[in-house]
Amino acid sequence: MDDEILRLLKGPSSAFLSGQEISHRLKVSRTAVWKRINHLRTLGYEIEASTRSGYRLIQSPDLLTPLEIKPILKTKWVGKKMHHFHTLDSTNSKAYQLALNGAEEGEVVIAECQEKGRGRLGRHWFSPPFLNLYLSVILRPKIPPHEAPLITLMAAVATADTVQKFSGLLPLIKWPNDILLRDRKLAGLLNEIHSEMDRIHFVILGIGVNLNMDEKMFSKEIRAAATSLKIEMGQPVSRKAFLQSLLSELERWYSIFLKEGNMVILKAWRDRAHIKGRRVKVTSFGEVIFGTATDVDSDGALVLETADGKRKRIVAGDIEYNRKVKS
Ligand code: BT5
Repeated sequence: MDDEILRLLKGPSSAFLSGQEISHRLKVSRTAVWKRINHLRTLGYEIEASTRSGYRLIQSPDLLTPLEIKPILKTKWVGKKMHHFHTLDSTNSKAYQLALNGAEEGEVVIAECQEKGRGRLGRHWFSPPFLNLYLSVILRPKIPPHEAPLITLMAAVATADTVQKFSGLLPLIKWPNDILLRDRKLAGLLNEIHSEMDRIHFVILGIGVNLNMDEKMFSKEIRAAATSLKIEMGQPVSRKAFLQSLLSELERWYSIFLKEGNMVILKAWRDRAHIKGRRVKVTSFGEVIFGTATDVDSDGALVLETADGKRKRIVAGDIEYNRKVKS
């Protein structure tokens, strides 16, 4: 009923709606309406009440709750079921638990704040409250486990396209999963897979995007290497609108992946990464390797040519770009 009351209060005119009108339209008692209005207030909705005129919505909270997001969603199935939390240790951990308990494809976990936001290889993702986006999407693709890295590439493409459509700025994907603006990290992806030998049970697509952080909010260690859309665009951005757009892009690219296959995703990824020919320093399992990137293959591995002309595949690790690009 909260959804329906909000839909009425957010209706075309911002005028008062009488309690009687609401109770008539929703076929419930006026006391029930009054109780729900009070409940909405506890969720952060500012609602004016007048004995003569009824109720009027003054302001909605800047929260990513299903009540706020569902009315603006343009997807068919991603995010139709949303689990929203003020604080979680990690949205990926929560989504993993939900998926183990049978949550369906497209269910989304969102937190306003993460206490133990996770990066890759046990690293930390800085996740302060109410500023950014921390979400995890549950997918159940019918593909063999060795194709799972393509889901990571697909999600990077969808995130990069959202940033571009939303801001007009041109992001760059950095292997394996960073989204950069001006060479600074705007977003990171952490995908986790639960599978057996020949079958994926589910993939948890974890995405963190810095939206409204100011430079001074980043810790000293990452300040020079991180950015937010607010910093890049010079103005605060709507978290709700960005989330709506991101879920649409994820649904679009995932269906392209399922219908058209690996090569389309690889091409889209390569077009947004411009990695071919770049001199890179790779750190992988404690080893440091220098070389020239030649490609990313369909397993999501980085393909390098080392100084002695050898070809090397890197399945996991981090890269730094050297300034010079091989002609
Ligand atoms: C990542 O790891 O980039 C994956 C980040 C995924 C975060 C999302 S949020 C929703 C979901 N739930 C989770 O628990 N995680 C996912 P990696 O490539 O390992 O990068 C981590 C490194 O990025 C850290 O060691 C820092 O140097 C840097 N870093 C940490 N927080 C950052 C931030 N907010 N913005 C930019 N850089 C950050």
